[in-house]
Amino acid sequence: MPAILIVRYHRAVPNFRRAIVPGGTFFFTVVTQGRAPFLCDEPARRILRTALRECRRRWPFQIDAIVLLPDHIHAIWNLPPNDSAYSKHWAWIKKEFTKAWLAQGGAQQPLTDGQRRDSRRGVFQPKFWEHTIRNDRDFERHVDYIHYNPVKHKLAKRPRDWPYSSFHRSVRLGIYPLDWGCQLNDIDARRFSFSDITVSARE
Ligand code: NI
Repeated sequence: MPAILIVRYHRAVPNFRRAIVPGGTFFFTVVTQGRAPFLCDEPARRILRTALRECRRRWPFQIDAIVLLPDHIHAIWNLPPNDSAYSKHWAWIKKEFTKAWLAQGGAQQPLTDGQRRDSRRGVFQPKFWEHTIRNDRDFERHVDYIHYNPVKHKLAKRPRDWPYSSFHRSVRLGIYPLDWGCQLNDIDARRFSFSDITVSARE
């Protein structure tokens, strides 16, 4: 059993408590083909839920935070020490999602010539964006970024108003107050601009 260290941050809000475990923690962005805005609809949410569950049954990992937007997903995964194959896992999730989505009559988006040659399907973009979490502060910033994302994209006025994220789970766990990110002062505005968040593309 790996030793688990619980870290409690000495900061008013949010109150992060994180189990530091061996293995990598990664932030991902996965985008739909042509930025088609279908991910928050049923049955897309059901299909994605099933694909994620089945993926984690095969290759167990932890989802530390996740947000579903109409045309993309941000997520933080914590993989066990013997597993760094997140590219394969995302490819598997996209493949399973695409199969189920097309089977129930879900739409495809136009493909580029290159994509057609590779027998791609027009549901998700083949590449995704990844950032390796470096430390606790970096983790905290990316979790905040995920939970504030619906406001950033102007889909919700407050993080609490967006149902498709792990924000409400985090509130239940006491990590955030329910009104987190609702009323920003000048100092907050800088913090919530997230100019420090950078990611790189992976295929
Ligand atoms: Ni986003």
